[in-house]
Amino acid sequence: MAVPTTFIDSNFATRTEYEASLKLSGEERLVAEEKAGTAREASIEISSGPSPITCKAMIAFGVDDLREELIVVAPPRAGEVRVKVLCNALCHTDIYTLSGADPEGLFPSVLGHEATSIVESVGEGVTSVKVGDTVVPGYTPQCKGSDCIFCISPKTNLCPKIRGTQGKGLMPDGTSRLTLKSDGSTIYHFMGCSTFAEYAVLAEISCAKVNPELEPSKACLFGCGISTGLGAVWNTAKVEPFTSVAVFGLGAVGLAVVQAAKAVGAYPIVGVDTNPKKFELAKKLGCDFCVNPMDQGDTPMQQVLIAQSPTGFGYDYTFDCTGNTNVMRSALEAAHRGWGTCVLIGVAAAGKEISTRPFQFITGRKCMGTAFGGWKTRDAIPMLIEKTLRGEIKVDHFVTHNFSGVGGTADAIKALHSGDCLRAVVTY
Ligand code: NAD
Ligand code: DAO
Ligand code: ZN
Repeated sequence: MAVPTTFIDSNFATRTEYEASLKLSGEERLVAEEKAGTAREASIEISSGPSPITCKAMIAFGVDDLREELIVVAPPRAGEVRVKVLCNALCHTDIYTLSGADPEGLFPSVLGHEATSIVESVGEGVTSVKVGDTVVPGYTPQCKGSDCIFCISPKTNLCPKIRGTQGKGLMPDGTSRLTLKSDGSTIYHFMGCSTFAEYAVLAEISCAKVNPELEPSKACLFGCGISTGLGAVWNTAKVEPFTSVAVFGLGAVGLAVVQAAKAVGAYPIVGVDTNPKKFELAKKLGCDFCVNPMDQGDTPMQQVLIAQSPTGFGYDYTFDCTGNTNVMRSALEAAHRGWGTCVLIGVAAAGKEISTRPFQFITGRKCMGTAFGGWKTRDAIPMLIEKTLRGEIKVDHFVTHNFSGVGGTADAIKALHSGDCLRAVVTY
């Protein structure tokens, strides 16, 4: 059987067979792979490894300049994995980088980091995933090395193995796998993911292999916002039953915080948001009541919350899920006198600083931050997806908008700005 020059896959002999398989459930896909076996044997003699793939991508050429173009995605090198991206959910960090506010943001680049994908080919030495596996890319890698003091420590998920190159928009060997089809110019990677494209190249240590049974449009949520909110409560703060919780910002991250706090039996849980349209769902998911800072006149939110708290001394745990540094101050100062913990989740705009009086710490408040909810990517994402499949984590309500085709990313961005959107998922 003839094999197309741009597509050689070890499970399927033709692109058509492979693409048809992407629409199947995990079990159906295995049967299809089995059927394709004969053709595979026939193709092996003439394949010489993966070829470059030309595909559609949204390129961020500069500030707020996002355009659909064809790119060439080079084959994966040693320790790398090339994936076909099935869908991508928009996250504010992509928009923040596109807006130019991210001092580390690089142009031209392929943004996107909340995705579900299928392994298309693997580079030399890759053992933890194989062609056909479903993978959620992680922006925080987990090298699992016995010499990695971060990976062996239960205290953190911040593996620094590829931090240097990832921050420069490059793969671990210091080069890019992405070029613009029209002129061959180099395009930067983003957060080690770059999933605003039909294909992406990831470091093996950034690949969380997950159960393919969860719909791709739900699985992708675990690549960033939802995992972060859950982990902020369960890993970072370690909220206990019957403790009081205040959540500032009821977007996808804040609502995941509310769900996680409810699940551990926190009480009461107060939600704070300037957009009252967020309150109905927040109450359904676990908020006992909600407060709009716009309705409080000149009284600072921390004062309002402290006055309404069960003890009159503030909340045991507070979470900032807005990225606004004034809100971060309110969250810290609304934490309980003597023992309250404030967790900062929101990413502040470039150059912003937080301020408070040191007295707040002297009188027993603590302030922490969390990246990806403290989860170790390759261990945790598969586990969270299993919990979702068992019905222990509900995520359906997060997908408020759906679009199709890579070009649908532009509509997803508009939706994200509408105020009604939790997550807009673009299926490629
Ligand atoms: P979002 O924009 O959907 O939600 C933010 C919410 O905050 C909105 O409902 C908005 O109305 C509300 N808000 C804005 N200003 C407010 C104010 N002054 N007081 C009260 N509420 C206010 O965003 P999201 O996707 O939920 O993400 C939340 C934040 O978390 C972002 O800053 C994002 O970059 C960050 N984030 C951090 C991590 C991490 O690992 N630390 C991971 C993912 C997202
Ligand atoms: O390892 O030093 C490092 C950098 C870790 C980056 C963590 C980023 C956390 C915030 C991400 C925002 C949402 C995608
Ligand atoms: Zn590591």
